[in-house]
Amino acid sequence: MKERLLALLQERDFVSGGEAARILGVSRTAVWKAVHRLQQDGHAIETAANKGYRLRGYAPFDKQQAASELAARGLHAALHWCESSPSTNSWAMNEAEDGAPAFSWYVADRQSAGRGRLGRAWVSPPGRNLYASCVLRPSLPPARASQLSLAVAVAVHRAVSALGVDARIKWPNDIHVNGRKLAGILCELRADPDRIDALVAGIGINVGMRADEFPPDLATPPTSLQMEGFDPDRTRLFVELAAALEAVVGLLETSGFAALRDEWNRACALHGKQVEVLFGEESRAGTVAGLDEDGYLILEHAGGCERIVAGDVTVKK
Ligand code: BT5
Repeated sequence: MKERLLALLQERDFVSGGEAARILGVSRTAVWKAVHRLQQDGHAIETAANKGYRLRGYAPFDKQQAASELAARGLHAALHWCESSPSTNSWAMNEAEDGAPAFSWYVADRQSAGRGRLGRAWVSPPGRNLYASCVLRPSLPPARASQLSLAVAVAVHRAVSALGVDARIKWPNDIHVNGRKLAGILCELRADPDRIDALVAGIGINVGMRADEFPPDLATPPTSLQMEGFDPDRTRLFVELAAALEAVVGLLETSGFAALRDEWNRACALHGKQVEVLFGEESRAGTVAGLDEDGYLILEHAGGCERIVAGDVTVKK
């Protein structure tokens, strides 16, 4: 009943209690209770006098259309979808351990314990955003895993650019629009000493979120495609992302990071900026001079030029 009501709300703008009761063949009280349960699950359902219920900020995701577009584009990608997962990265890693092939995608409508980097949380309410994790099995040594995560950022940049969004990569792999975070990436590695067994690329893109739906305590207010004036269409975004990821991973394997470096540098939000980089217990201030051919951040400071593989960046000016 809860699922059927959700499906109805996803199809329609407003549905009155009476209309929903008639369509679903239940009482109005049963509809009201189901609305309450959906709200408890995190669905933003609003009520308007004389109009009824509406699912707020719903961003469409048509699984069948996505799967058929992947096939039509000749991609290897296979889509696995569920309503709710603790974290699509954990789901994908479990499947990778059980032998899931490269470009298996695990996508959830919501995450109950979405993860950011370094134990941080990723806000993942239902129906609004893309939470997607992809199993990659590149023929690369583990030492080049950080290049892979930079390549994932290039893929996300390509996907949102295909929708017309003017985005920037913030090193190492955040995607920003107008200085606000649109997407984050969490890469997790399973490797033998000499080869990558699987890398799970977890991508969270804010699609239909509105400003007042983000928790107020986030460091800088994030943004979403909808907030930037774009269609909150998760289907198209996902297909563009799957296509871009296969293309960049292929390039990295055949031609090395050098093949992606110019694109990364063009898309980088930090070029020429004065920043402070935190890595482990250390921090360094300097000016960003782009990425070198191995994917290290080049930081210029009084002591000379330094190459940094990963860290957290704060822009000073
Ligand atoms: C990231 O971490 O940016 C990586 C986020 C990866 C999320 C995806 S969703 C699919 C897959 N499954 C998972 O469980 N994770 C991946 P980090 O750089 O640590 O940024 C986390 C910080 O961003 C938080 O501490 C908040 O300040 C902020 N934040 C949390 N949720 C956000 C959201 N939805 N949009 C923008 N910023 C958010």
